[in-house]
Amino acid sequence: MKIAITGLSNSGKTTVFNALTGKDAQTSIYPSSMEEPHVGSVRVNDKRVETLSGMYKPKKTTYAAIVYTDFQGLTKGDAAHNRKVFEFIRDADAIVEVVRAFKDDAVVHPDNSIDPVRDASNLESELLLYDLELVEKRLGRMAEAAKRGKRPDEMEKKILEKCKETLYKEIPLRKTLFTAEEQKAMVHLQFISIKPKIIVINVSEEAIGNTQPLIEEIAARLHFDKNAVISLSGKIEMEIAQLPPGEAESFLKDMGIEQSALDKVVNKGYELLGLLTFLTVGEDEVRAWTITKGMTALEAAGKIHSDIERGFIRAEVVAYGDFIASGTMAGVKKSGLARLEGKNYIVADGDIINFRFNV
Ligand SMILES: Nc1nc2c(ncn2[C@@H]2O[C@H](COP(=O)(O)OP(=O)(O)OP(=O)(O)O)[C@@H](O)[C@H]2O)c(=O)[nH]1
Ligand SMILES: [Mg+2]
Repeated sequence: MKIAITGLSNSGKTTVFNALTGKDAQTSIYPSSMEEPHVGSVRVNDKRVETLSGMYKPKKTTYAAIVYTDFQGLTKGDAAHNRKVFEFIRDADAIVEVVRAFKDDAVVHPDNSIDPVRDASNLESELLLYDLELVEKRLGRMAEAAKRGKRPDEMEKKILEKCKETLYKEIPLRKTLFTAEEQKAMVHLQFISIKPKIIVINVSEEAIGNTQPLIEEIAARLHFDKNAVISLSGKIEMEIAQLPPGEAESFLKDMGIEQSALDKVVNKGYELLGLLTFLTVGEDEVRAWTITKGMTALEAAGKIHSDIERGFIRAEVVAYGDFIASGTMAGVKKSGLARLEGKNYIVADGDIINFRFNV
């Protein structure tokens, strides 16, 4: 999963990036002008993988991973600059949008005052404008081609018209219902406002315990899913990310932080993207795989290798809970809790799967 971090300049994007990745990218009070985004890959903590690895003692243990990117800030009203920023994040699966609520006179705000509701609203507008520009450019090109006698792709035209209408109403595409067929036909369009978005309010450390009113306000004013708004202190979380794991936990507790930024963002990301994890086990490797809810055993097989998908025979499936209750694979099989599933089986979170295949 790829998550792009965006936000206005000086909102704390790089600070949050460091908090999420444990990296040490330079943060500063001056707007950055990096030409290449920061990129950091982080494993997704998963107790199940840890437990299975302890039991199998495999040569290799592989966790699911999330790749975070951090780039220049967006600028209100500067479509050309924002286009450049958006080009970099077109392939992201989700967006984490950092909104500044922390006060610090040394850190200049591009609009000269701290107003997270205003900023969140401006950022959403920039996303909408970018998509609208994209739609109009495409429709314009289609009309040109039609004049030269080229028949337009009716499906795409219909989708573009639908998007245009939505965007004109200032509704982001992520809130629009598209049929499965439409979704498939629009993947290549690479809209930005269609991506699941998590708003991260970067608050002052004194405010950590009391952010619910601000979360509610932003969600209400922007008609945004309250569940996709989280708050944290970038500065503190960045410090925590540099600590050894044991110390980090007690520090979090002392600060009254229930869940680290890392876990919050990952959990929200999985939830919003509708992701789940299935597992493969063996003496060579214990591994977590990330797929989308609703995927079949055949599609899950394809995630591992196209050969396994092509030569798919059956999936041997054991629920993680059943496996742990039995203690061994032989035990699960004896108690009849191992299932043989066909290619249309819908994979469940925590399924331990052994694919039988033949190529
Ligand atoms: N007090 C306080 N300062 C913060 C916090 N988060 C970031 N800062 C400071 O704000 C300044 C900007 O932070 P960055 O993380 O560099 O911001 P950015 O959004 O990456 O900025 P650009 O890349 O220039 O757009 C730095 O001096 C940070 O130390 C916070 O939670 N509290
Ligand atoms: Mg930065």
